[in-house]
Amino acid sequence: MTDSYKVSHWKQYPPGTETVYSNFESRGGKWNDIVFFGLQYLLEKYLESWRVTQPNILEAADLLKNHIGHFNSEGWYHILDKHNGHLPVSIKAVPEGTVVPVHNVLMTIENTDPKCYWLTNYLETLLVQTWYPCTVATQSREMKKILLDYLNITGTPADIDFKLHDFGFRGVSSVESAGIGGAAHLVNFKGTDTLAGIVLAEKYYAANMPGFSIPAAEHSTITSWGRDKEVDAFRNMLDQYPKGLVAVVSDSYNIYNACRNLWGIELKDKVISRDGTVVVRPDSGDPITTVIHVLDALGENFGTVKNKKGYKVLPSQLRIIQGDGIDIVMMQRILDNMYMRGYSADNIAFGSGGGLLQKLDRDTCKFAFKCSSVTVNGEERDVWKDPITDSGKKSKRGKLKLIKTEDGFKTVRNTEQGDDNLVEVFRDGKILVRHTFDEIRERAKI
Ligand code: AOY
Repeated sequence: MTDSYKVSHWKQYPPGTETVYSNFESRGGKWNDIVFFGLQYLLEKYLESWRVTQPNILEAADLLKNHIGHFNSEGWYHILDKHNGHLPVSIKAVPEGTVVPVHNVLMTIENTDPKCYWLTNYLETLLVQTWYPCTVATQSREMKKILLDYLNITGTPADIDFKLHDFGFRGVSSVESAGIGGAAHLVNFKGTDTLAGIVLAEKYYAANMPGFSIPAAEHSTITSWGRDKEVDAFRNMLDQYPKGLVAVVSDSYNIYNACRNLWGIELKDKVISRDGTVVVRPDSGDPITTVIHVLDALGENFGTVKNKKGYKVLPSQLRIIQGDGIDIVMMQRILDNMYMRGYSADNIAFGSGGGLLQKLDRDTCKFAFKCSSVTVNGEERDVWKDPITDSGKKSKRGKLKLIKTEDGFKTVRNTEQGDDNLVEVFRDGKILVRHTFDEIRERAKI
């Protein structure tokens, strides 16, 4: 679980190196605040559950002999013999769910055995993978802020939890990513179709059913009825789910005909007398104009009323969900266009797949892990990089702590005044602190 070149690094530190101390930060990307999330999963799945054994060492030696021709066999046997195979490192991190401004330290790691100075940065590869859950949780929280802004002006902010539904399972690179990203979205919302995220949040964060969904059609269940029987497919949805929420994708042939004539005339009375809400889902076309045209088309026959805030809203039995082409930018544009045309944000929920879980990378928030202190022959020294070719890549110096001031979090040297918000979560092979999903949600609350 490391990069090839790292197996060569044990020979590259200065002679007498006893401690390598490194830190993890966002060097400032798309947003100003980071939601820290996902370390506990990585620690439990990949570090705590695992011990070095002699067969591991032999397997690694064999693999690396042919791959790179270098391996620190003696170093790993030392971990096996002196530490019973447990990794002699200390990891400190801000509690998960904490919202921390960019450029602050989020996590630190150092070796606890001077013979294992090389182990600190060996673990960079694995630990930096927290960039993904941190970025998903951070972006999903920014989307929540935007939704809340429009709900505050035009509708019902109390409905926020179900306004951004995770459609992303199929659009991510792996089942594991769906689990991690899906759980990260659930830090901020409760609507999801990514079951892997629920399973992960329950298993690694003691969540108790953190996400919910509703019956919903897909194109196959509508188009199987035949082109001229779309209305029967819709009616069947109402008959099969006579109460509560039900979502029906309605663009198989002509979304506007479906809204005006099928929903708006043929099934109108059934929808209005129904004990629940039918959610019409467009799934094609330019999302900005399609949403307005669908609202207009539904409004023609169902009518709209002005809510207390003065914005048009469809009858409570009828809503829409836009799940095609949604990323943070498109969601804001749609909400803004609705607002300008007098439509309440109460009319709509969003689905997001690739835009929520996959259209981001480590540079979205510029996450980096860098050494900031070493001890060599008993002497502690600052370590940093400061490339003339990119001042944004300048790294922090020294041993750090994250303190809280009147202006919020601040990263300072660990010799300065103030309580450290970094908590030791892992030491010598053991997880020391576990956060629950409820605590994480509470910390990340807006
Ligand atoms: N789900 C709300 C519940 C979910 C979905 C999942 C890809 C839902 C659709 C819906 O209403 O329409 C993965 C595309 C859609």
